[in-house]
Amino acid sequence: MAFQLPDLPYAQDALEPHISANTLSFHHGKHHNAYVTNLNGLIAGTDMENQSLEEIVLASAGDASKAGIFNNAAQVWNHTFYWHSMKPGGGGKPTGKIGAAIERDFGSYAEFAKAFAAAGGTQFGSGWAWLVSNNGTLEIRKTPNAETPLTDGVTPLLTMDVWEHAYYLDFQNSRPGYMSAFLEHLVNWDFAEANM
Ligand code: MN3
Repeated sequence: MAFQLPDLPYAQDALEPHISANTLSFHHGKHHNAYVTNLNGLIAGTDMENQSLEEIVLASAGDASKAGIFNNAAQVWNHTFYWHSMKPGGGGKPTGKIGAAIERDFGSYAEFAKAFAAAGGTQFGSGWAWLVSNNGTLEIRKTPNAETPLTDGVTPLLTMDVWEHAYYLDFQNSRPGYMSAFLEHLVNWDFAEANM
C-alpha cells in the first residue's frame, strides 16, 4: 500500500505573515510530496512495502545499502511531524504540563528558547532542531539532513525544520529570523504536550 502525502493540518495561508502560503506550497506540495513519491518508488516490490513508516525508518537507519529509503522515509515522517509542530497563533511561553516540564528541565522558558535556537543555528547545513522526552526528561537535540531522534529511542515532542527550503522564500538567508518567528508565533505547544 503506497504512502500518501498527508494534508496540512491548517490552510496553506494559515501561518502568514510568518510562513507564507508560497513557502508551504513548495515545502509541502513539492518537497514533502517528492519524499513520498521517492519512498513509494524505492519500496515497491520489496518486503518494506507493507511496513509502517516508523518501521521503515527504524529498519533502514544506519544501513548504507538502504540510505535512500531511510532518507526519504525519515523526511516523510519528519515533515508530517513538523507541520503539526506549528499552528496559527502559536508560540510563546507554554503553560500546563509542558510549561512545567520546560521550567523543570531547562530552568526557564527563556533558557529553553535560547538552547533550542542555538541547536537550530548551529546545525551546519540542512537538518532539524528537536525537543524530545528522554524517559520523561526533556532535552534538545539537533539532527543533520534526514536524521531523526526516533532512531535514538527517545520520544520527539516538537521539531523545527532548518533546511533552507523551510525559510528562504520568506526570510532569505536569515535562519535566526525564521527561528524567532517559529518560537514566538508558531509553536504548537498542545501538540508537544500531547506527545509527552
Ligand atoms: Mn523541509
